[in-house]
Amino acid sequence: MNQTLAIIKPDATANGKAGQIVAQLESDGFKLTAARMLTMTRAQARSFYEVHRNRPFYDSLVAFMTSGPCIPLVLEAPDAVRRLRQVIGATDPAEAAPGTVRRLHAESRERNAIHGSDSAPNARREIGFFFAEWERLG
Ligand code: 3AN
Repeated sequence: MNQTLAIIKPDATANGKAGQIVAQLESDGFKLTAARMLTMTRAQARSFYEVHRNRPFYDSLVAFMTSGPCIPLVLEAPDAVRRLRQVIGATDPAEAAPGTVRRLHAESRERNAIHGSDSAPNARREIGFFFAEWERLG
């Protein structure tokens, strides 16, 4: 799988970090192949995070993800899914390795600056969630 999905989350767009994060991803070797900026509706956020619907943080996560604009990105690189997970770092910024996007920019486990697909099947689903085929192939 040479494509994956990232989302620059509402905390990062509100804090003026979006440009720095895109620059870091590009300098880490990812090619930006599609991007948009949107504020998710509750229905969209609930659906995107469907796998977490029984977790205690689900409602709070949906509220956060709908709180402002986010920037879904399709990123291309060899071994894109695994490499993006390395570059973004652990869910909790306190546990994220130095230099990772979350260590540099995240505020908390919830407000953690960026999403990255965690497997090739999820990357396929998540790219399809935000981008139509004509946008990805163009
Ligand atoms: P990751 O984004 O590192 O793959 P997931 O998939 O376990 O983490 O969680 C999805 C999102 O849910 C995280 N990016 C974060 O915003 C939020 N989240 C995960 N764990 C917690 C938690 N313990 N408390 C609050 N929010 C959480």
